[in-house]
Amino acid sequence: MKIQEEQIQIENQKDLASHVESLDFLSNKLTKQNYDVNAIISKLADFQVAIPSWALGAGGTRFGRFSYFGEPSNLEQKIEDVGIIHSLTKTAGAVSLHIPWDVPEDYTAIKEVANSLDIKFDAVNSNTFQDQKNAKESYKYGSLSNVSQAVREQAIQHNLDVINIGNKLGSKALTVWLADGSCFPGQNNFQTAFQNTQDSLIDIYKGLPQDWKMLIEYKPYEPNFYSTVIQDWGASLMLANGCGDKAYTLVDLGHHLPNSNIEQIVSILQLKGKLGGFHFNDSKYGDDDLTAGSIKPYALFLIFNELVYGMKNNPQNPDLAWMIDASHNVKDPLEDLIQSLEAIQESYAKALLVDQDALKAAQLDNDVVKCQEILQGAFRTDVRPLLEKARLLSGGVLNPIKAYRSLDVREGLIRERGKNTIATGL
Ligand SMILES: [Mn+2]
Repeated sequence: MKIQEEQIQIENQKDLASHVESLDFLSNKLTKQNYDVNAIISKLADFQVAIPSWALGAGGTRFGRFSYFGEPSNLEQKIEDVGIIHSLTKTAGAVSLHIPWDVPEDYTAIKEVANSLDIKFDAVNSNTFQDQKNAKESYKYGSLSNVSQAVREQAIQHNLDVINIGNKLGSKALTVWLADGSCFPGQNNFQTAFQNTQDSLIDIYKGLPQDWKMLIEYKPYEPNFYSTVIQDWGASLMLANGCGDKAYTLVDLGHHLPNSNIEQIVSILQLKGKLGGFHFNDSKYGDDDLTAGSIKPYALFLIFNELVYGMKNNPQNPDLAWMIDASHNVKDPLEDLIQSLEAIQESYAKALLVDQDALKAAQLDNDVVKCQEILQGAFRTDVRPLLEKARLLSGGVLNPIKAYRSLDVREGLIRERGKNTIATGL
């Protein structure tokens, strides 16, 4: 299923008048405050977020999974789904593959599908958190950190295989997330587990092509409940530094203990030139994998405020790999991803409205009230007309969720694929 340009034009006609009216109002207001509205719109249009290949089917928990009709049953269909999201939003121009769930059978064919939909291949993700069929060694007690050299070697080889697959598709980064850790005190020697992980990562790093990055993701707990080898940004940063210049820390919003100051983490990593990737989601309790911005939109805005500051002031930090890493237990996955994209763009736009010079002046004056006024003034602005304009200029729709429903996308997918398909993934 592919959304045609004419369909997009018809959808946009419905909302054009009200869009023009609200954009005029906001543009006038912002222009009077000396903002360059067109520059903000063009930054929004350029901002692309990767969709992970495992997010296109119904999510689930260990208690169960409620299937969603018309799910993609192979990689080609998953990329087609990303294409649907991208054609509506024009902000999802990349897919992030999970190996081995999504190993291409025909590389040329997959690249052609992606190309025709204007989709690039972002970071590739390895999986050493579950045992694969016919695997010689088991990851039950860890992978890169395992006390067994044979297990570590298998996990290292898997990551090298993932790099090789990504290389054939044009990816430029490997994301490593380890489930390694322990469930009970005394089960692991912390130092041995950490050192084994460092040594294994160095072996993988040696296989990284010159123009690639290695992104090291951290997470405080789960699936292990007593200790996790890469539990926080400090551990990730130490490992990245131990590997070399092409290794970076990856921040996943859900991988923090409640109330962690993520914006501060993001800020310091950029200062050190070591923030490489970013996974969006939201949560109330832990790694809930909820829609970005659905629970704590102000926190997302504060994080974006630091990201915008870093993108402007930290040339030592590379361009970031942006990805949504969320689940959708009770929603149509495509609608959920569209809502996340909207929340991400909204936070980005609000952060672009923060007057950095005025904020700096207020900070130098220790004018705490003014500092808060500047941040909250930006946050309270309804920036949605700017997002609409960015989509309109890029050939997307003014209102993606409304268009998705009006075009009966899910019904079309069910007609094509039936009701019983199941997407590979968690
Ligand atoms: Mn993640």
